[in-house]
Amino acid sequence: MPEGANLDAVSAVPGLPDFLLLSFDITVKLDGQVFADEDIIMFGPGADGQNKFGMGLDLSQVGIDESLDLDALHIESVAPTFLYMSFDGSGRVGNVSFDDEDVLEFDNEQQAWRLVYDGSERSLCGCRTRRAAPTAAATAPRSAR
Ligand SMILES: [Ca+2]
Ligand SMILES: [Ca+2]
Ligand SMILES: [Ca+2]
Repeated sequence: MPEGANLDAVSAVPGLPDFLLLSFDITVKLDGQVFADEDIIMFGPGADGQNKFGMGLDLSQVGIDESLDLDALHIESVAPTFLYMSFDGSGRVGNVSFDDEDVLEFDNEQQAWRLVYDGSERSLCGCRTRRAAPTAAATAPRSAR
């Protein structure tokens, strides 16, 4: 890990157990590549089988202001790619305004951003369901005794 850098977001990748998505709190240089604090870095085996860092998603290329720092991340699915993210400050992407306590969903296929959790609302979860959202855990029958 680069000196002085802290990991501020990490997510396992569904279906790809050898890979992790990461973000750091400062700009870092890894494997000769520079990653900004808002970038999503992919860590996992390359073609030669060696683990390496690569660009997962350059968020400044999909509308996120470079002044922001990605500070929470979860990848819901790979194909199609749905990501949940939070940032360290307020901003606007497309027609979505957000604050640091909010969670945004990014649909990589549609290149679409959506506010899925407004942290300033009182409700525990302001999540809106998307399609048939995976609710297996919520609906699974409790273990019979
Ligand atoms: Ca930044
Ligand atoms: Ca970050
Ligand atoms: Ca945040």
